[in-house]
Amino acid sequence: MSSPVDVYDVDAFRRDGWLIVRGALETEHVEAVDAAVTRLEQSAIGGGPGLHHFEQTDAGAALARSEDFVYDDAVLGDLILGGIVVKILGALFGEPAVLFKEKVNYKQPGGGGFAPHQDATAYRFVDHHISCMVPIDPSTVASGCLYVAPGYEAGQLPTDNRGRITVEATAQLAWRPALVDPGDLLFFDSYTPHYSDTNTTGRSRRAAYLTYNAASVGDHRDSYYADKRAEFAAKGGDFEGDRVRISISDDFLGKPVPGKRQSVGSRE
Ligand SMILES: O=C(O)CCC(=O)C(=O)O
Repeated sequence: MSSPVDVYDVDAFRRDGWLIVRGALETEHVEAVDAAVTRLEQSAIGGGPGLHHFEQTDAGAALARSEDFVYDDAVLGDLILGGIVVKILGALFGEPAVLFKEKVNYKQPGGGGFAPHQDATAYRFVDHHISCMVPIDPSTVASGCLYVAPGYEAGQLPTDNRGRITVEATAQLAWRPALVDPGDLLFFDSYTPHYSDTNTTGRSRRAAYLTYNAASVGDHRDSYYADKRAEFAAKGGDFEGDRVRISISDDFLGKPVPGKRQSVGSRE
């Protein structure tokens, strides 16, 4: 008998620019990953290693994102560097995949959404990536799920001066919510348009985003994080003081924490 992970539809990914594989992770694995993300969050709040970003919510400062943690936790390391995620990515790329970057968006209650964008805008060093979203909590309309749209094959869409897809181009796209639960995996191309809304529920909507490139174009993870750290060191933790900076791109819609830089922790 075939399992869900044996029947993922590479053609659907090529057609749409995204693919949801339902029930790809066993229940015990889902629980182990959930516990590992809870450990990561506690470590981040305690100033542990990695690159961590905060936002202001009605409840005060809240952790918005952690990055650069793959070598700090065996459960997350196994999920990211081996197993079903890397296997499916090999099929989607048509060759082995190499990790480019890894992050967790915590989207705490009241946590900000993301304006319409394509990740390719922010991912330097390589032209093409595929990301795997690993939902840690149910991703619903109320909790701030991703909305995706076809059109990745057109490449870079018009952007405004913040790197967001223009209002005109956004209005032309056929958006649909990507509703996923723990155990599912959502793969999407770095040119797939996407956005998300604020989490209006009373619990976090955590999701890991694991981003890879084809092995034939090299391993750029160290360069990516050195570049991101250098840019944050040079420009600080916000955009012009009023927009919180958690990414190279200015697509995050959360609010800055008064008087606090958004990055803590280091691996220098
Ligand atoms: O986690 C979300 O709601 C959206 C994430 C996203 O678009 C991003 O991190 O670029």
